[in-house]
Amino acid sequence: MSAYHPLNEKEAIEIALTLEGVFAPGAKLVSREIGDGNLNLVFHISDTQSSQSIILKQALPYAKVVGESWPLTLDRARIESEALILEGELAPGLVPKVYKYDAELALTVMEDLSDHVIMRQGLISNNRYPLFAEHISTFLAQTLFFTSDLGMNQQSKKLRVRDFINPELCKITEDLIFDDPYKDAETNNFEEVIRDEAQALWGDGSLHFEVALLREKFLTHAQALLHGDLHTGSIFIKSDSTKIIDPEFAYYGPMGFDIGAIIANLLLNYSSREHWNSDAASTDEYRTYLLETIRDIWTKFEAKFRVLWAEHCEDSLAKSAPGYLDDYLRRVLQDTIGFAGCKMVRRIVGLAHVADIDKITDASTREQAQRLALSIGKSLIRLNRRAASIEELIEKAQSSISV
Ligand code: SR1
Ligand code: MG
Repeated sequence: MSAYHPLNEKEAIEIALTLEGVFAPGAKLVSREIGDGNLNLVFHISDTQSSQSIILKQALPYAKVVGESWPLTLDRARIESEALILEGELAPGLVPKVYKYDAELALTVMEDLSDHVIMRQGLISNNRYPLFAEHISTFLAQTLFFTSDLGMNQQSKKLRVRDFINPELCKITEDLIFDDPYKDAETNNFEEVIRDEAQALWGDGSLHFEVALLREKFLTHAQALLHGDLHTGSIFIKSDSTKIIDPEFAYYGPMGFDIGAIIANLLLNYSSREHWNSDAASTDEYRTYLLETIRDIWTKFEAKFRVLWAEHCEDSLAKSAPGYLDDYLRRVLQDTIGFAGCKMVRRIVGLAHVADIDKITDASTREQAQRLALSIGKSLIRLNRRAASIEELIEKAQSSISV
């Protein structure tokens, strides 16, 4: 295959047939482009005669969600495949297997997860995932601890920071999450009916102060290798299995950014539940399930992180300093809460939204859900530096409903 160009379905099949040990020689393959994300092409390739199937993911040289006017580095495919391989070593079974990476075509060949569903869709369909908190807390504790200065050789960590320098993808986050929602930016995308909320955001100096501090942390705090875009659309799930995909935004940043991302997306689903106001009991029940999941994610993450620290901490001064670990985890919790708030606000006012809320068909319930998400998001941003417990986040989510 020649130098980089976006593949079509026929070419995707040709490439699949060249992969060693995947399909039988002469296999009859079918290919479907199934990418519904913002950035890439995704081909599902399957053998019509066996159950064998794979995914070919190709980066486009621009952001698909906007078009060719927004160029984007192909190096993100390298970042994604290297991050997936590393995450697979640190958190076995929690990411798809990578079969091949082709730098020239910016192409990653990986395990097909079609027997799972995208978690965002699963939540929208009212499904519950009792093992999710267990799985995601393991993923977070393992990947964040063992890529940080606590869990790996500090010289090697600096080299790894270099390998995951990801300026273009970070710039997307810096603009879309930490800047545009707080001014009248062209990229913003909100419904006219909530213009009052957007304008309030643009003029809220004390909120800007908190967001600027969180933005500074995102820009400067190379604490651990992050997934970088850990929303419920980046998770494939079924009752007994969780697979985290799409780490193309991976870079060295503050741990709380990943933990906050997943919590924010559960809270966006929580906010969307205005949709089922007609059945208040089941709305309340599902919201309770979401809040329990959030509590479990933090509690299990903290417990696992403490065990990793006790068994593997490489920083001897930190290890012997009284109170250091408690202080470290308090700061991670505060960051988690602040970043969760920012991630909620951006999904209502900024460029890229979430189906949980956008797909609500009734305009007034959709508006209510948007206002609720903004209210929770802003209250988390204001809370972040004062928080001492995950219960405070949960209390903000609960009290925003009764306002
Ligand atoms: C231009 S990309 C928009 C968003 O999609 C990705 O999933 C990230 O969340 C990014 O901010
Ligand atoms: Mg993605």
